[in-house]
Amino acid sequence: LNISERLDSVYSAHQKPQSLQFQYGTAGFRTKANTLDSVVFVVGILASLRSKYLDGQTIGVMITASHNPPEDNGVKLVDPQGEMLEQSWEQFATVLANVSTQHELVVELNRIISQLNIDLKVKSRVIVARDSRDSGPQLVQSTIDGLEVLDTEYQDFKMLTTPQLHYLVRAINTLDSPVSYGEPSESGYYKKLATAFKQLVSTPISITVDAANGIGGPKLIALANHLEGLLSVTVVNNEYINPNALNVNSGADFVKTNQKLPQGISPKPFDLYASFDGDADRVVFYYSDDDGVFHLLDGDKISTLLAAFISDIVKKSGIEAHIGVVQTAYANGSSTDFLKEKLQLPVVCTPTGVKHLHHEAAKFDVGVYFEANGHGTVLFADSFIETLKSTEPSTPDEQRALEQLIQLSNLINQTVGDAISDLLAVLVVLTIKQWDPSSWDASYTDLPNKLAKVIVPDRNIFKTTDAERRLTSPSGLQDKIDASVKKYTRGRSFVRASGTEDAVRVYAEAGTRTEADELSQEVVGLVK
Ligand code: NG1
Ligand code: ZN
Repeated sequence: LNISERLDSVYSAHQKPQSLQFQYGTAGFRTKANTLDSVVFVVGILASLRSKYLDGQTIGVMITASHNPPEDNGVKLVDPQGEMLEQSWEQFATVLANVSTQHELVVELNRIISQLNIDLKVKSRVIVARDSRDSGPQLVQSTIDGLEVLDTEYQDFKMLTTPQLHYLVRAINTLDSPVSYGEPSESGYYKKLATAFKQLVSTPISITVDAANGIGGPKLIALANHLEGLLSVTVVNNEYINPNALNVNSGADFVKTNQKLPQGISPKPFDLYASFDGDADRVVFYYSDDDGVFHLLDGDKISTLLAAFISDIVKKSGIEAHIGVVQTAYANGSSTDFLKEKLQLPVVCTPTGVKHLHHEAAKFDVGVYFEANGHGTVLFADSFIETLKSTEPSTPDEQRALEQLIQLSNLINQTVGDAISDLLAVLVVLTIKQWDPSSWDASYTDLPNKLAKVIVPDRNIFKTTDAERRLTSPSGLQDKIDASVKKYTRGRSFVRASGTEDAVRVYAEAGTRTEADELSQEVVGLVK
């Protein structure tokens, strides 16, 4: 296989524009869709190498820019068990994305191949999917051009939610194995979730979901079709066939950031609503009270709900388990206090980006992780599931608790945060507890907070430590932030460079709304 010759016919069509620089960040590559062609092409080649390196296991490529505007797009790689690409490979992606001649590309590819001792004769396998953006099909085609350079066997699943692609990667790689993850098809995904849901609840449930005009809408409806009579969903903002509407005035990110209702929802007091983001890996919930006041139930609320419920049934099951919760600095301070003090659970804080949370959560028997923005899941360790299955219950209550834990582990996507799966999990818990949204909300009260975005000349000078809670550079800035924070009751604020946008984020929380806004303004002023 002569890579250089292989590239001769295709490279010129996928050459990098000279002026652009790319970086594999928190969520892979993400930028304006019309600048991404060369990037997805080399990602196709890199995915092939990754598959060969891992003895021909299937690798996933997802084309999506999640909650970002319609004109953006992005690409990320999914590893064999459905996790995010191993961190040590991100640098290869960045290097390849920035070469600007065919010769350089060959040199860099050969460097990777010899450094990792990759056998090019191993058959490589990759699956590809995309969200509903209109730039998607062309970018998939360019990815495929990259896959063909190394004769990779591929399957294009067209439009899927991001978590569905993660599911498929794991299902394909565990096919016929004792730890089979499920049927490796889209319908296998629905069957797995629907089967678990039916084992957990029997009373009919209905909910209205804002799908951000993204791919989550039709996929949620497909899921609900497997649960007729049990789950009835009304989807608003379901114009996924109109890519210009994607994430506009709708979706989980809009609701969380603006702390208000999306377009298209006129809430009935104390009814529960949910918003997905554009690729349906995030979900947030909310309700309105009888005064019409909006109440957000974000990732922290989901995390505490699930953690409390699971630790409760673990106790009922009569077995021991090490349960922990993983958060980022964006978690509301009240949620952290609630987890530590009321639930007495260990809480770990990691840098932003689910890959960090995921790895920490995997260290527990049951690891609950959510970003405040609603991206997260619950990981059940294989050894813990084994214990659940092999334990002989001594009472009907114990038996029920064991059964519930097993079904929850099937219901909750083990590969990555999944809006559809998390929605079902929350509905199960609320139904079993017979809670309305205000009972859920009552567990703790969020500290008023504000997330601001500041455009700066160079965001790379903002360097952090302590899971991004403190700045080490620019020098002196952290001291000024500390001095501001001190002035406010229960004040907390931190600054970090975004990994997905060319901006710096400023988070602030404090005892009252006015204080939170003031603190935010002060720190924004310091950063500018
Ligand atoms: P950045 O842009 O690095 O803050 C954002 C989210 C992350 C994560 C990624 C990937 C916030 C504050 N940040 O990252 O949590 O979800 O996008 O989508 O919500
Ligand atoms: Zn997303």
